[in-house]
Amino acid sequence: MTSTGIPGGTTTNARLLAWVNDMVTLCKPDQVHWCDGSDSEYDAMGRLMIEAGAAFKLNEEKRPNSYLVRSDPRDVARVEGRTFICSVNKNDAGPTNNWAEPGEMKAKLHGLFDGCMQGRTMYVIPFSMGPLGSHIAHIGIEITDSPYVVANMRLMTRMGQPVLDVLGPNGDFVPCLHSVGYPLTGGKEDVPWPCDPENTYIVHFPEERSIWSYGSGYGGNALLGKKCFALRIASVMARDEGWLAEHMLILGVENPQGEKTYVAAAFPSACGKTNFAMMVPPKGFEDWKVYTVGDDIAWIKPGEDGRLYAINPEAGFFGVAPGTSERTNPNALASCRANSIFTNVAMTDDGDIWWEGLTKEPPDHLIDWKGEDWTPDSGRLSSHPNSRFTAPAAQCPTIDPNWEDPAGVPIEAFLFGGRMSNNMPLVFQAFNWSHGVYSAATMGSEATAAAVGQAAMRRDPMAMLPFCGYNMADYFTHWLNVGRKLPNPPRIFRVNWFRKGEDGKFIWPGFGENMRVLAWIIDRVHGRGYAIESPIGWMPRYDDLKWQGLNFPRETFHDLMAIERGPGGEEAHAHEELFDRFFDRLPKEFIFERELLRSRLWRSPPKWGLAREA
Ligand code: O2Y
Ligand code: MN
Repeated sequence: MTSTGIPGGTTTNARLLAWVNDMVTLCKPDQVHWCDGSDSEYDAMGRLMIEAGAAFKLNEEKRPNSYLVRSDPRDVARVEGRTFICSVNKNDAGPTNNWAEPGEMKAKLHGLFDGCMQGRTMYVIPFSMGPLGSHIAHIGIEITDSPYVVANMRLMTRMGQPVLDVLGPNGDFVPCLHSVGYPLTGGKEDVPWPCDPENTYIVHFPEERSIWSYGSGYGGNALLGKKCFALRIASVMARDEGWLAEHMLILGVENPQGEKTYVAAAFPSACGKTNFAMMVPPKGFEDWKVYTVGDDIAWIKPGEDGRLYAINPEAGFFGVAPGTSERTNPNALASCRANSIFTNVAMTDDGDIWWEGLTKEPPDHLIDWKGEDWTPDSGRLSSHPNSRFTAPAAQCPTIDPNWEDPAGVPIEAFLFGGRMSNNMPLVFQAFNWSHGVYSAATMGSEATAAAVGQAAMRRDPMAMLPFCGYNMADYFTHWLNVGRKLPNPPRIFRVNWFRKGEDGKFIWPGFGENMRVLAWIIDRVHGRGYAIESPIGWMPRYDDLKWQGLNFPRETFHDLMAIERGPGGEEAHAHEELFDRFFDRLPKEFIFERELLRSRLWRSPPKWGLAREA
């Protein structure tokens, strides 16, 4: 067996060397390569993927230094059904996570990983989640046999020798073991995208803070710094150490007076987080600026001044491609103009990329995400709905000047948004921290339940349902405790861009127009925005929002903000369904909050509306 890259000897971290040694013995690779994070290493990964038939170098003039990669069609997204939290006690994983007894799962994984890297190279990736050396950042080491993972980790994290330098001889790290699960034994030929969908396991051991991922090479299943470490394992670390690891974007808003305010916002997957994080202020807001700190994950720790400070633990974006356009998100497009990896999108005849929604008119001919000829009348999508671009965050035109500040940025407000077509107003402010935590915990999105032909509600507390590494009831308690310890905690808001009118169309235009809501939120946190009390929280009246540049009728705004007592009460009642699953672990505050909500609704008019207040 040979060893390349940074010689393992540049780290004297005994725990790291011992772990890598053990994993070499288990996985039996032909070679070991310690990743240095260099350009030449990134190029080598590109060449390997091209040789394997998985990747294509894109047109150097149109998309410099970029690749298109096609995965196996069976390996295209995170697999929640195969994702496990193996805590010692089942109750510590809670009712919303898959659980298996850790000893049994370890035995199963040892069986799968035994010899799984034969015929392959084992890559050792030292990576930092967060700016190197930041007191909010943490280090992980991913072992993988996938060049695609190495190349993506280079874009998504800070990776290589500087991480080993920060780690030092005694530093702590999260071990992240990954294999595509396709050993080249007995003369077996390699395939462009090796994987083992029948035996995929994404497993977290919260007590020992380790991750084992087998059988998938895609996205969140394989880039273990992202959902596995930065959310599932980090949420456990955060609970134990008094901070927050959240599925949140972070942005800064500068008003015309030059005052900068940072907010963090949680939306369920595929609800436009990247668009919101890179928002272009609308007509009438030319003097306002929005700066992006992160588009997916926030690590938030209390500072000595009693405020909360956040970093984006990632260094890149792994954004959904379809629907991203000059109209919806020009900053995302600019971010992936070069030095990017595109996975499962279509290729144009001149060697560039295309996906549904990128341009109004599709090209006459494409090679689709499966490598087949495609024309507009093929009757199928050219790109997979979960196709992605991986782009360096530093290339985002709106990237915040402080995005790599090791101290983090101070958070003044938390926003929580679901996707609700009925009865959830555009925005409201929680009465206080505990009411805000309750509102965030009961958020959800409507998913069409094909079986019954009705809109069904999928609760997604804090947008963390697939990402919390422990019992969500304890997670709610942790949120309550964090706020309790702060002298002046950030204000909490619920937003909903997706309310529909009787005609079935969205009432609110969304995208850049969301700036109007953000501007009100910022005014509120600085104590200068007006609001009136509604049964569910503090709400802006029509005249409390800035309307310059948009002709939005007052009556339509009232429709957008109305709360009907009947459905509101049913919604409050339905919270019980979520709560019942947690039995006695549910914080008692939530029972009181629900009863307060029900009694406020009970005493409100059948259709509570702002028109009455005008
Ligand atoms: O399907 C995947 O593996 C990616 S999922 C993802 C990627 C970037 C940001 N967020 C998500 C998510 O599911 O929330
Ligand atoms: Mn996400």
